[in-house]
Amino acid sequence: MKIALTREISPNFNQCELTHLDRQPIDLALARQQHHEYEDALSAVGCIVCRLPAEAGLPDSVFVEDCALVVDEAAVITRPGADSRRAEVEAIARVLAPYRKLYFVQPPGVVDGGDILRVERRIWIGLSTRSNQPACDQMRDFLGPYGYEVNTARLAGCLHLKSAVTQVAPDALLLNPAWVDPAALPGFDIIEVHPAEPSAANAVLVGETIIYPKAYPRTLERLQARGIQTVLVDASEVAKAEGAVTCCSLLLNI
Ligand code: CIR
Repeated sequence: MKIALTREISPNFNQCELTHLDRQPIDLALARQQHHEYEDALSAVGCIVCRLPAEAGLPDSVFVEDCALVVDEAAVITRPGADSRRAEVEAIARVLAPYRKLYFVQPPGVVDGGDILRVERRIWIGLSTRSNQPACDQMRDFLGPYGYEVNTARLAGCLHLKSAVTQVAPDALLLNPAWVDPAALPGFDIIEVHPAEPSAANAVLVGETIIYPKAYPRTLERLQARGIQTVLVDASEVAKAEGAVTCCSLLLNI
């Protein structure tokens, strides 16, 4: 069984961090409706959704992915790269504690979960404005003993590694080659996003199905041509906060 941990949208979501986008008003009611539909999609693919309450003082706290890396043997609680987001991890650590042995990234390490791509026992950490080498080294110390290999990947032009690449099938990655070099991720079939849809590389894989934004029809055609099953969601409001579909949940096997 799989739990999908989510968190209600903060009433102050409009004060979210922005790096690459200009601020546009987020419609909070629509954002909440879309988030509930996203949770329905997680349930439809077999997850038990566990929703944490909203945090008014933490505008970006819906993006729970950034707070932890969960593997079957342990969980690493991150130290998010943006100061405004550091306190988000407290509630996530409390929820994960009964399920996993916890490790905590320490200063000077910083890392957002959005920069961590894991495929089985291989982990890549994007060196970004939010994530640094000391955090990668700590991650290797924490997870190496469980048999995980921790690598780094360079990215350019986007916020997080998983803005540029995510897993969409056991042996396939969906990737924007303008933002990450596919040579950094050897041994996979690479499906490139359509060039007109640079932000289309973020998908949540659960079992054999991906949860995927409706906004990228041309990349969707490429995924469907590969026989990848999709459940589509509208993620327009989280996209205004530089979020996408992976960021809004943390998945753990129980
Ligand atoms: C931030 O800048 O931190 C948020 N506004 C967006 C974080 C999105 N998280 C993710 O892609 N994992």
